[in-house]
Amino acid sequence: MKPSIFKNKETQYLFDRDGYVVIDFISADEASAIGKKFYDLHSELPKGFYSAAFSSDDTFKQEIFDHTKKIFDSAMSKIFTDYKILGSTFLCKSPGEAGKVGVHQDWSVVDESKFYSATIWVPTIDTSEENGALRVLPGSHLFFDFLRSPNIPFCYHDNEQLLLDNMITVPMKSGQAFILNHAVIHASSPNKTDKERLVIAYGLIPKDAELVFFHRNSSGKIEEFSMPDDFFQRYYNVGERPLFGDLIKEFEYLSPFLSTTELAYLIQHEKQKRKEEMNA
Ligand SMILES: O=C(O)CCC(=O)C(=O)O
Repeated sequence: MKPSIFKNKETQYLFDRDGYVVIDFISADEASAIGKKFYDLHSELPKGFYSAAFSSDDTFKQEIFDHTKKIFDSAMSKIFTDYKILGSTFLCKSPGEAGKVGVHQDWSVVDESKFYSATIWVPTIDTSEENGALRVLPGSHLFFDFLRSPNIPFCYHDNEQLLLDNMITVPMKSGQAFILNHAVIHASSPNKTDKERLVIAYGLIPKDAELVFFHRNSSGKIEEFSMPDDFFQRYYNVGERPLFGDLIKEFEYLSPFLSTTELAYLIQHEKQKRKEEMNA
C-alpha cells in the first residue's frame, strides 16, 4: 500500500483508482491573482506550449514558487497530508496548433514500487476541449511500470492515436485542481480559441519519498541520479544530462515496446473493470 497524501479517504481512493482526481481547490480570484504574476513576468506571450520550468533563471522560478505558495498554503494544508512540495511553474498554451501536448506520462522521479509523484494542475481560466483541457486515460497509471525520462522512448510511441481515442477530456473551472499521478497517460489538445490557456502546476510527493532521475547516456546505459527536493525548480536542460545530483548507478536498460494488440487489451481490460465496479 502506497502512503496517502489526501486527508479525505474517498479522494485518495479515486486518485489511486484513476491516476487522477479533480477537486475544488482555490477560488477563481486566487487563481487569477497567481496568474497575474505570469503576466508581470512575461511582457510577451510565449508561443505554442510553454513551461516556465524551461528557464535557467533560478531567481525567476523562485519568484513564481514563492508567490504561488503564499496563496496555495491554506488549501494545501486543508487537503493534503504528509507531503513534500517540489516547486511550482506556469504552463501557458497559446492559441494555435503548436500548443498541442502529445500523449505521454511524466518522468519517473520516485521509487514507484513504494511511492508516486504528482502534479496539482490548476487552470486560471475555465478549460474545455476548445482551449486545451487535459485529456487522460483513467487507470492507465497501473498499465506498466517502465522507466520514464525525457530521453527514454515510451513503450506506446507508435500507438498514440489508440490511446488518444480512448482518453476522456476533463473540462475544469478556474481554481479547481486536477491532481495527476505522474504515471497516468495524458495529453492536451491545441488551443482553438483566441485567448491563452494559463495553468499553475505545483509538484508534490509523499513526505518519505526521495527524488531520483533517470538519464540515458551516450553509451545507451541508464544513469540513476539521486536528486534534491528542489530538482524540479532547478532542472531546465530537459533531455540532457542533469548538471547536479548524485550519480547512484549505471545500468543496461532495453526500452520495452508494446504492440497495438497488447495496448488494446490493457485498455479494454481497464474499461471492463470499471464497468463491473459501477454495476457492483
Ligand atoms: O498543460 C498541459 O496542457 C499539459 C500538461 C502536461 O501534460 C504535464 O504537465 O505533464
